[in-house]
Amino acid sequence: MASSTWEEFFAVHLPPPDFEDNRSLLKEFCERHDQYGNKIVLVTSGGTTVPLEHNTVRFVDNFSAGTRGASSAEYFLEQGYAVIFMHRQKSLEPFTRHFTGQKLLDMLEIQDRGPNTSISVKPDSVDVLAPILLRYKAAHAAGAILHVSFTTVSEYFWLLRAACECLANLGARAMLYLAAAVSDFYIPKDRVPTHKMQSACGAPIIQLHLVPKMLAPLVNLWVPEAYVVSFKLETDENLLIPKARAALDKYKHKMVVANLLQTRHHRVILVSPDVSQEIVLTREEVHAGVDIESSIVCEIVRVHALHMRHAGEPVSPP
Ligand code: PAZ
Repeated sequence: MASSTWEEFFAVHLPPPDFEDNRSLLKEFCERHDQYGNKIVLVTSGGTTVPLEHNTVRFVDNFSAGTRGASSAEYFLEQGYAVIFMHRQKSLEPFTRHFTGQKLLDMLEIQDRGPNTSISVKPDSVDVLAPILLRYKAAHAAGAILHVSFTTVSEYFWLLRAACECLANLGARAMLYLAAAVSDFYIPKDRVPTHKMQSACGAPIIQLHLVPKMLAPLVNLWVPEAYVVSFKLETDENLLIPKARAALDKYKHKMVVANLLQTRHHRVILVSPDVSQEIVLTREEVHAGVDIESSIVCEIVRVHALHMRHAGEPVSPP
């Protein structure tokens, strides 16, 4: 399978049309929080697509609902971080993730009185809605969260690099929490047909190429002082820890959060160069709707504080 370097990837794949707007938003957000000495975490979330046609009808997708990223973003806000939430369009987002499907409509009641119709929250839903709404309003009023979105793997990389360029000034106060499920394979731009593939032409033969490993320039060049956490998803338990350790050895970043597809919402292993720490929710916790991200974020915030102290940064309380 062919592969290219990260430099070649950016040379061949042009930035998305909304790139400059997003870059300005990222720059403004990072400069504003940097001024106050705030910590910023970049949370990536959701899966990337690989289009099979330029006018895209079909694409290869990467599994991920965005639960991990959306939920973690809320806990980072709670811990006093400013959050860049970089997510796949239409995947789950912080706060609204609690009201997917018909949940929100089911919490409302309507008094149908013609022109004087009114809508209110059902009394027994106020306790559910109010705390989430309060946290949502507080985060937005404080300008503590910025949403930027991607769809394709190439859009993801353009945004990721732009965010890193803006975060570099924060040094050790920046954290990258790379929970998105990013495709390992793609089709180079010049091999993608312009129009919808036609079945009349026979079964297509599609050769996927290896995506360059962006963690290497990210750790070494783009944000060398930041606290970088990557995620490793496997389906075979035997591969999970060896592959997480291999990633740490290769890229020399700070932590890999290892998880299995089947158990990812109640078991993860935080793998760092010296230790591995398992976090497992009990059956009761799962039943009560406890988010495992609460514990993941809590532990990562603790080790990020040590990293900042080591780098000589003052550590502000949450
Ligand atoms: O988004 P989600 O909650 O459904 O899943 C989260 C996850 C499994 C995508 C994430 O925890 C993860 O492992 N991301 C990295 C995937 C990878 O190895 O590319």
